[in-house]
Parts: sequence; structure tokens; C-alpha cells
Amino acid sequence: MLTLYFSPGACSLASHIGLEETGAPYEAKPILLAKGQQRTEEYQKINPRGKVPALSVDGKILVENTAILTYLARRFPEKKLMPTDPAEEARGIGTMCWFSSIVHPSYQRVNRPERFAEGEAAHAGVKENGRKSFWANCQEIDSMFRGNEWIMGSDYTLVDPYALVFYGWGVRGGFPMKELSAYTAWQERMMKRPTRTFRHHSFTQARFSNAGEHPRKVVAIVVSDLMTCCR
Ligand SMILES: N[C@@H](CCC(=O)N[C@@H](CS)C(=O)NCC(=O)O)C(=O)O
Repeated sequence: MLTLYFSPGACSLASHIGLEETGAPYEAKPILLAKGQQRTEEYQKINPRGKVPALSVDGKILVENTAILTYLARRFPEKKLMPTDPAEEARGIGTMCWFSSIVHPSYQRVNRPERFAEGEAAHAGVKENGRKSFWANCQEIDSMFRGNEWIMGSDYTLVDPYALVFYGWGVRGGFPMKELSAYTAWQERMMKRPTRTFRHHSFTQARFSNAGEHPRKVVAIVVSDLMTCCR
């Protein structure tokens, strides 16, 4: 049994889409960060670090998007969600490690400067540094899509849904994401990807440009993920 612990709009979206791509049955359990549910005693038993995502595989807990996405691709090889060539697979894992260790924390500095420096006076500088770094990181991601249909090249991999997290955060943070033409065109391709059953396909979501046009595709997962906070 697979159980995903996620929070709407958080980086757990990557693992959420990854799970949908496998076609396997799973349960999605919302842990609402906005309500501090990651700090409850119950969730601390799942992930004592108080972070999402966490994936329970028959009771064994996996954490970190990079590990979860790699696990899913290896567990469901018939879905061809990561390259089988070891060097190509390592290249994909390397990109996910960069997302996790550099790109994600750059946005965190914008959003949660208090986690990086003591005292309010220091926060404006931390935020500004975060904005500059995050934007430079998004430009680098944009360059990865130039001449490529998907982030690794011609084939879709589970590195792709991880890149979607930062596009969404960029829009949410007021960054001019549309200026990143390759990243934006890829985001539109991403939204057209067919998956399977959707729970909240009637909702539209302004964050992604063509959300309304493709309500039964990846966008439905994004919307379902976000709408969980309203349940
Ligand atoms: N590198 C981790 C990052 C996990 C992470 O920081 N998740 C955030 C949501 S985007 C979280 O759970 N934050 C809750 C908190 O820090 O209180 C991964 O990719 O899984």
C-alpha cells in the first residue's frame, strides 16, 4: 500500500504527480502546513523532521522528493519514468539534488527569511538575496528546456514534475515567469499530459497559464493538490 503525505501547493506536488504517473493505487493524506499539521505528534511519527512529502510503502517511510521519485521510477519500470542508462539516470538524480539543495532553499529565503537570519532587520537582505538566486535558478531551468521537449531531453521523466513546483512558486511569488519562454512552453506541455482519474477537474487554477483548457490532465492533479486545503 502506498500512502502519500502532502500539503497543497508545497514541493510534495512533485511526488504527487509522480505517483499519478505510475498509475498505481495510492492514498493521499493531506498534512496542512498552513495549520501546522506537520508538527503534530501523529505526523512526527511519520516524519520526525516535520516535512512533506513522505511516502509510506507498506509502512516503510520514504522522505525527500528525489528519493521518492527515484523509487517510483524504479518500482514501476514499465512506465519508463527515468532513463535506464545509469549515467543518464544519475544526470536526472543530479538535477533533482540541485532542485532540493539550491533551488528550493532560494525560494525559502524569499518566503521564510526568519529561518535564515536572526532579527527582523536582517530579513529584507535575506529576501532580496533569495529573489535574485531564485530568479537566476529559474533562468537556468529555462535553459534546460531550450531545444528539449522535456527536462532530460526527448523523453518525459519524473524530474519534470519536480520542475513544475518552481514554476508555480515563481508565479505565486510575482516573478515574471512568462519571460522564460522555454520553461513556459514546457509548463503548457506538462499540463496537457494525460494521467488517469481526477477528483476536482472542474476547478480552474490561475497559477498555470492553460489550466482552464485542460481540466482532465496534469492540471487536475495540481488543482486537486491545491484544493485539498479547502476540504
Ligand atoms: N528536500 C525536501 C524538502 C522538504 C520540505 O522542505 N518540504 C516543505 C514544504 S515545500 C515542508 O514540509 N515544510 C514544513 C516546515 O518546514 O515546517 C524534499 O524535497 O522532499
